[in-house]
Amino acid sequence: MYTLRNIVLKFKVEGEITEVKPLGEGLINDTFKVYVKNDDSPKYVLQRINNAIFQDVEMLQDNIEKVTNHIRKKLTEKNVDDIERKVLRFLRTNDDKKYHFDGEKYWRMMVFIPESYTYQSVTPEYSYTAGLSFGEFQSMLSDIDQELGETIPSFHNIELRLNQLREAVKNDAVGRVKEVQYYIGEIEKRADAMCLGEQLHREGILPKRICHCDTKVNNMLFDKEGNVLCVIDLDTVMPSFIFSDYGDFLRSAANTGAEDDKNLDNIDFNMEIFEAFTKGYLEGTKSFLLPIEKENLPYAAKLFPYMQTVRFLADYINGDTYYKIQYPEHNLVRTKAQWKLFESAEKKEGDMRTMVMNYFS
Ligand code: GN1
Ligand code: MG
Repeated sequence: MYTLRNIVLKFKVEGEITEVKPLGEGLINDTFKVYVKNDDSPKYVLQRINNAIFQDVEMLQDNIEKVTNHIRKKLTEKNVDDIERKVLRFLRTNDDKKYHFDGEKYWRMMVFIPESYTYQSVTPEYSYTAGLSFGEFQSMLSDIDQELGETIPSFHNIELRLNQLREAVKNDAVGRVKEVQYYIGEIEKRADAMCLGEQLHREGILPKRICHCDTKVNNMLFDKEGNVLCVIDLDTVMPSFIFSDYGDFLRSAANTGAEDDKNLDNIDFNMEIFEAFTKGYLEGTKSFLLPIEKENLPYAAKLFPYMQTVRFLADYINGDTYYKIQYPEHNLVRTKAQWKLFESAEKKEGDMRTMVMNYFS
């Protein structure tokens, strides 16, 4: 039997470990904060990697190391101060490995960034700084010369996600299809239009770039002034359309309700957040963003609630094999909430287009 403390001691830590406590609300990995003697703030973060989902842990940690090294180099070149708060630093194990395998589970450790805050929702002001930071994050990674692997192959490929849903429906493993027919029908009605990104890519006009691919609000650390310090949860950093980072932030930030809100009246797509984030994002990406990418930002704002509905629904139909759930119909509640958000974004698409065009230089 391992104890969390023993796992921590496999890494090159400094100080006497006093406590290891759960941290955060991720749906995939298990995360803990690690305290050392004479320090009120945690010193490290320990994570158990969900290797059912991230099957190639070597590639995973390799990607993360390449990305954090590249960003650290860029920040150093730009003479940015306080770099240790602006990019994650991972610890090596005592035998100099990037992760520890205990015979069953995979673990990694990083340094905790003090006086940093995470939020489940943000104001327009914070959204503007988030847009700028994500734009800059993509911008910094736009010239990385090392290849990154796809830690989850075709992660944000909506064609694949739709096929996974269709497969789930065909198998109907736990008999849940009959109660979700409405959602399946609504999803299918829009399926062709929602695959636009993949089509543009096949036509050779939409590139893939290195993206974070999980930019929901609670995956970023803010300082007390509301500036983004850095993005965390780097597992899914990989080549994708820029839509991934733009769309997934809005999916969580512009939602006036919770991702799993049972009261659908709480859910709406907030245009003030949209406007502020878009403004920041376009500023942060002006050095590289192509017209085809800009023009389709409103599509991205719809795509992510759509894709997340597809993913939650497929998991519900499969009998909850992917996302952590707190109660049996949790994935159904999430499906309904994401769909409401999608419908709201769909109604506002025209307004979004007008706004994006106004920010064209
Ligand atoms: C997962 O790890 P976490 O909770 O930040 C998921 C995202 C989903 C999100 C929905 C690897 O993110 O893609 O958008 O849940 N990550 C993975 O909340 O599937
Ligand atoms: Mg997370």
